[in-house]
This record gives sequence, structure tokens and C-alpha cells, in this order.
Amino acid sequence: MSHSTYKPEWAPKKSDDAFACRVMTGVDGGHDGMPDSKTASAGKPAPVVRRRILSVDEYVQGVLSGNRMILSRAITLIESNAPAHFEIAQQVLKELLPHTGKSVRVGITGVPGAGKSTFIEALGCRLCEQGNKVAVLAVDPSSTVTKGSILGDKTRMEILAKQPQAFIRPSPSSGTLGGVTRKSRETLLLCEAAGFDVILVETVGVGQSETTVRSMVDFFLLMVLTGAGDELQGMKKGVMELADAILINKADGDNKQRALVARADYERILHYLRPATEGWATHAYTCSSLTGEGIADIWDVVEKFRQATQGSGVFTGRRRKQTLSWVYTMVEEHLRGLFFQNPNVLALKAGIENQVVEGRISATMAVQQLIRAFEQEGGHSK
Ligand SMILES: Nc1nc2c(ncn2[C@@H]2O[C@H](COP(=O)(O)OP(=O)(O)O)[C@@H](O)[C@H]2O)c(=O)[nH]1
Ligand SMILES: [Mg+2]
Repeated sequence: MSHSTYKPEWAPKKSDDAFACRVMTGVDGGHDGMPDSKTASAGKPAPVVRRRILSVDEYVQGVLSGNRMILSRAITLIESNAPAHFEIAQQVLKELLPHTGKSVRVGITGVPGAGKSTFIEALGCRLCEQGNKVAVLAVDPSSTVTKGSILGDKTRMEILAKQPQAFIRPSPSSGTLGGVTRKSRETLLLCEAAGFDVILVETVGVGQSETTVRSMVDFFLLMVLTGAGDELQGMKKGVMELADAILINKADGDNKQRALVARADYERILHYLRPATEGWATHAYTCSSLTGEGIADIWDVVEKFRQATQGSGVFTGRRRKQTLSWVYTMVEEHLRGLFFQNPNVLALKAGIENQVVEGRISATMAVQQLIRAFEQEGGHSK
């Protein structure tokens, strides 16, 4: 074996040096094109090396064997907006689907600064120690605007990122909310096929990210803080109704007593809310990601939830509903796109809008005219 490359473990046993897939070992310097690099290429920009697209089978075998580099590349493929990549990505996904579904999917939401990333790091490390394989995904529909996504968090998950059994992936960026949702859901499936048995999904953006993440996980955890005074009143009831547990974080030091009081307050409110999951009572808990207190207990809650809902069939039922509603969400998004890009619709839209706001035609009539325009010859590309 050459010392600059090595054969990945999933490569066919009989493959010789001509087998295309090899893993390069790292280089000391000069690979980044920076002037202070040590090697001969210093000062010159590094040549752009275009990586060959792997075959569907190479992706599939790589992911199934738990090869992290191939998993990352498969996710990049899923996230690509290029039509050619889309086809291959969907084929890879189809082959991997029978190997998905065996994890527990946990969503974690809460305002920025609540301590989600710190909690995920503490919990993730713990789960790894217990022999689990943990994948952490971030979902940020607003990343379409800010791009940067969970950059700040990456430093906070430093310890978890070093664990060989952990895999951390920032939010995809995309033109649409539907795009981020599809990419995140498919990434989750790839991680499952790669053998990750715990998937932790952090919501990063605000607003729509909560319902987006709720629609792709089994257990939904709402992380809250104390000490913000009237935060209970400000808390959206809607978000509390999505949660399978409410976790009051930073229950340490001076804050511990306040956290216990807050817990009682939340319990009182929960009493009047409809539970998010049939047959499961949502409760409030306290924890500190700093001291580790309460982290094991909250995971016990997740385990109990899994046992209860798997026993009652609610677990599987929810996943089926989630998949179907995902299908129709994508259909709706596609149809909406067709409608608003339709040349007939575009031609008449402004005029019809004027008439309806000036009260000359009814809203229903405006709809009829727009739909008729949409259904007319010349509007469809087919
Ligand atoms: N005292 C205390 N501070 C915490 C705890 N968890 C997180 N923090 C701090 O809260 C801040 C925000 O945490 P972060 O995990 O980035 O929050 P996120 O925006 O919800 O992901 C950081 O400065 C953390 O160090 C905790 O349990 N106790
Ligand atoms: Mg965070």
C-alpha cells in the first residue's frame, strides 16, 4: 500500500491499485494556497481539483458501512441544487430507504441563547459514552438569508465533534423553506442508514423552524429559561402544545431555585393544554448542561416515551403521517410554483388584483379568473 493513500474498508476485497476510491492522508502544508505554506507551491494558488462523482453503488455501500467521508459527500449531493445531482441523490436515497427508520429522532427548540447547543453537546457525549452513535443536525430556514448557520455553535460542540461516534452537520442553505425541509429530512435518513441510532435536531432559526422540526421528529423538546420575568405570558401557547417535554435549562447556582419555581409554573399551564402526543403527558423538567444535573433524567423521559408510543402504535403512526404530509407539502409547493410562474396568470394578475381591491369583482370571482387563466392553453409548459 502506498503511504499517501489508503484503501477504505468498504472497497471490494479483490480491488487492486486501479480501484478508483482511495482515501488521501492529510498533507502538512501548501494545500490551502496560503502564502506562508511550507511546500513548493507556496504563494501560488492551489490547483482546483474536481472530485469525481461517485457511482450510486459507491455512495450506498459507503454510507451503509458508516464511512463518514462518503456520508458527508452523500449529504452534499442531497443538498445540491443541480438537476444532475438530484437524480443520483434520489437513486442513492431509494437504495438506502430500507435501512432507515431505526433511530430515535429528537427535536430541540428554544430561543437563541436558551442553551440548546450546550445541552446537545452534554447529552450527545453522554450517549456516545453509552455506545450510541449520535448525529446532530441543525435546521435553520432563515439560513437562506444569513448563510452562516450554526457557525457559532460549532465551537461549542467541540468536544462532541471529536467523538468518533458523533456526526455534526450544519443546516443546509436553500432558496425556499421547502428546500431546507427536504434536505434536512433526507439528511436525517442518510444518517440513519449510516447506523446513527440517535438523531438530535436543533432548531436554529425562529418562527417556522419549530413546526418544520416537529414534523420530522418523534420527540420534541422545548428548552426554556427562567428569570426573564413575564416570559410565561410571552411564550407562545402554540409552541408549548408541540412539545413532549419542557426543559428549564441553566438550573445551576443562583438560578436553581428559580428554575424549580418555573417548573411548577409550567406544570400548571401544561395542565390546561392539549398534549402533543396521544397517550403521553407532557411535563416540565429542570437541568443544567453546565453541571450535567438532570441530563440523564431527561434521556430517561425520552426512553419512556419511546417505549410507551412504540407499544401503543402511536410512534409508527406518527412517522407514517409525517411522511405522507411531507409528500403533500412538496406537491403543494410544486403546484404553487407552477401557478405563480404561469405566463397567463402573470399577464392577468395585476389587473385582477386591482379590480378585487377596488371592489369591482369579488374575491371568489378573482380566483375563478386566475384559475381559468392558469388552465388555459399556452400557460403550461407541457
Ligand atoms: N449557567 C449555565 N449556562 C449555560 C447552560 N447551558 C448553556 N449555557 C450558556 O448559555 C449560552 C448560550 O448557549 P447555547 O448553547 O449557545 O444556546 P443556543 O443558542 O440555544 O444553542 C452560552 O454562553 C452557554 O455557555 C447551563 O446549563 N448553565
Ligand atoms: Mg445553538
